[in-house]
Amino acid sequence: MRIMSASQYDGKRSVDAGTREQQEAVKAILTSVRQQGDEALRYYTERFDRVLLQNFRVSEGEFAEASELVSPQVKAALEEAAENIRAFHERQVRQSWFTTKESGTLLGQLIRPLKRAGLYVPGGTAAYPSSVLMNAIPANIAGVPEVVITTPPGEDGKINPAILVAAQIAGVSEIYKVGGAQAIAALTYGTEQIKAVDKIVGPGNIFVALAKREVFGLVSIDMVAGPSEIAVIADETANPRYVAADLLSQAEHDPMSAAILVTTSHALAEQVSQEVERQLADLPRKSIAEAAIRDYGAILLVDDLEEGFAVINRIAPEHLEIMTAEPFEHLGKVENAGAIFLGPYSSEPVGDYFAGTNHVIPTNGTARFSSPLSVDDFIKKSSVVSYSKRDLRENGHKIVALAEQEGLSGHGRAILARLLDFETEEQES
Ligand code: HSO
Ligand code: ZN
Repeated sequence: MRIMSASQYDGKRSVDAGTREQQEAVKAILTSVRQQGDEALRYYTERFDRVLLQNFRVSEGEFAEASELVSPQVKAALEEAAENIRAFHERQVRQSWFTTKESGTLLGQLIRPLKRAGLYVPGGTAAYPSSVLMNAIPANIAGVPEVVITTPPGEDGKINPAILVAAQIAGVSEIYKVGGAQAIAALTYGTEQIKAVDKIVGPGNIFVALAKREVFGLVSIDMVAGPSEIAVIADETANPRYVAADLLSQAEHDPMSAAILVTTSHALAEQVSQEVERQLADLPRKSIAEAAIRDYGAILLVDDLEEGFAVINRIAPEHLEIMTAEPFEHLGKVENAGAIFLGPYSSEPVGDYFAGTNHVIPTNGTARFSSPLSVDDFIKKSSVVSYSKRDLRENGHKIVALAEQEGLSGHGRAILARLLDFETEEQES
């Protein structure tokens, strides 16, 4: 792994905007699903997934069959992970609130869940049951009554059994065998078999990402997540084997995954660099991880941890591990990071699978302004106003003045209609 001074690192990464052809293809798919519904879904599913389906919805029988195919250990681990994710996300639930003033006015904020959320689950080797839990559980806890999944079928018309098991554990029973941009179209516009949703969440390939960007505004979307990333900040006390293994854990996601070590210790830098090579040798996803480390990996040397955290804050990593003698002492220095892991036992995969925190986290520097997926993503707020007569009598003329300034006399008149009545009442009494 290349070792350099932090000042030499520019760390620019581009977001894949797709080629012209890909963008055009996505637009064509969206239009035909909007116009032809299930007929278009059938056409694209046959073309891209090589299977002709009459019914897209996964049947009860298929759920039962899937359950037989997943090992009891994996099922139990998924159940326990789900419990942890529930417990963590329950703490995020917001309450509606109301405040009253002496004048009799009441103001408040009403929290309501979205009615229907659609979760996209990628197919093939990127079909992660853990992601089903991470997306569906916050929606459940927010109180979303209808959570549905779309996912591409295999050529045999079936879905990865572990996905179905995870869905069951997360309480999702409405699953459709549709993938790609056509799935995003179905969730946005609705078809005969698939009802439109209010929000689409979940990762996907470039076609899914482009489609989500295209329909944004008609429906809400979560974020357009890029490849996973990890940054580790460490001093001489860190274990190089742990650091190297954690860097590789995210590098194996994607050839464009970034894995960065920021350290004050030259000795650690050398050791981690060697460890990465050693551990890469027999990693099953070696070719992916190797490309990621080569193109987006770096070990950055800094003079002290102050400088180290300044570098981290500039990178704004999706995942940050703090492996120093006293990790908690530095938590206050972190301004930009999606998820923060403290100490030698908080290896990043602990968060990917089990601790309970969400693994859908802003990538590519977007932790500067956004947050991990949470219950907040599945609620909306309504403002509530109950204005008192006393307040309107006292403040009405200020509102009229503001309306007149904007040239909106109709607004002013709505207020004046009341103020005039107040005057008449006063004269009568
Ligand atoms: N590290 C990925 C999530 C994931 N890892 C799923 C394993 N499975 C993005 O945070
Ligand atoms: Zn991961």
